[in-house]
Amino acid sequence: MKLEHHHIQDANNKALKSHKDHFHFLSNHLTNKGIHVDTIIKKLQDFQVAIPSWALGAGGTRFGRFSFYGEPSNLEQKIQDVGLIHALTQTAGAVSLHIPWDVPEDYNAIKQLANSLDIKFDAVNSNTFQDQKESKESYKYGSLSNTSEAVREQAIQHNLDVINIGNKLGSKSLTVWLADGSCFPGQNNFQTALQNTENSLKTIYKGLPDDWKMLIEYKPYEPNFYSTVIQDWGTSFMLANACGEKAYSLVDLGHHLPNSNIEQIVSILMLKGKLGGFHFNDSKYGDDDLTVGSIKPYALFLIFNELVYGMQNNPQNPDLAWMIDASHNVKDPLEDIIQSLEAIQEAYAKALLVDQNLLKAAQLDNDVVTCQEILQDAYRTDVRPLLEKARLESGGALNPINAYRTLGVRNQLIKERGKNTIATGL
Ligand code: LRH
Ligand code: MN
Ligand code: MN
Repeated sequence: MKLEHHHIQDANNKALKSHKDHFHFLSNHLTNKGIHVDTIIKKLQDFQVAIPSWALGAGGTRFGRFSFYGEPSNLEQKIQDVGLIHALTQTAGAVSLHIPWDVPEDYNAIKQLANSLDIKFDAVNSNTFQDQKESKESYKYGSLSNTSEAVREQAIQHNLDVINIGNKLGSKSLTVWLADGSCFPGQNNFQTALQNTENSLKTIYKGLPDDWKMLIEYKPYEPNFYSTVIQDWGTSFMLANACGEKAYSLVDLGHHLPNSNIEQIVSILMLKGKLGGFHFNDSKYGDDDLTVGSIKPYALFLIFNELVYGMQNNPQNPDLAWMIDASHNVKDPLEDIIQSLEAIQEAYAKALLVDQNLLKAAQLDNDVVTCQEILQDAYRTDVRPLLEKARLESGGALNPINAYRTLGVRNQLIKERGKNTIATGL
């Protein structure tokens, strides 16, 4: 199924009057405050987030997986699904592939399909957290950190293969996330595990094309429950520095211990020019991979406030690879991603409203109350008409979830693909 522009226009017609009223009101209000509404809209339009190929089917837990009808069962169908989301939201202009779950069979055909849907290939993700059928060595006790050289070599070679696959598609970065760690005290020598990881990453780094980045993701626990080798941003930062200037840290919102100050982590990494990528999701307890903004929307806004500050003030930090890393059991996966994209754009728009000059002046005055007022005034502004306007101008839907439903997208996918579909991935 492909959504044509006139389908979306039809869906927009009913909501157009109400959108215009709301936009007019907000735009007047913001303009009176000296805010350039057009600049914000342009920034929202330019902000594109990659959809991971594993989030398009219903996710599972270790206790079970409940399938969702009409899921994509191959890479082509996954890209078609990203195309549907992008047509509606105009925000999902990229896909992030997980290798070996989604190795293209026909590179040209896949590239053409993505191109026809205006979708780019963002970071490619390696996978050394599962054993593959044909592999000689097992990752049961770690991959890049393993005490066995043969295992490390296999994991290094896999990452080099992933770079090669990404290169053929036009990707420009490799994301490395390791499940390596230990489940019990004494199981691992912390220093040996870190040293092995550093050496392995350096070997992979040598195989990185000049215009590529290596993004090193950290996570404090799971699947290992006593220690993880790359447990936190400090370890990731250290490894990125050890590898070289093309290596960066990647922040996944779910990969922090409860109450961590993620906005401060983001801010410091950008100051040091070492924040390379971002995985969006939300959580209540651990790495829950819930819909972005569904649990802690104010925290998301504070993180975006630092991202915006960094994008405006830290030229030493490169453009970031943005990706949604959320997937679960109980929602239509496409609706879930649409909700995540909306939450991301909303937090971004609110952060763009913060008057950085006023905030700086209040900080210099130690006027704590005004500092808080400035942030909360931006956060409390209902920016949805700005998001609607940005989408409308780009040919997207005023209300993507409504359009998805009124256009009967899921039913159409079920008709085309059948009911008993299983997506590869998590
Ligand atoms: C690990 C992770 C990582 C993986 C993805 C499937 O928890 O966040 O980014 O690639 O989930
Ligand atoms: Mn992640
Ligand atoms: Mn995760």
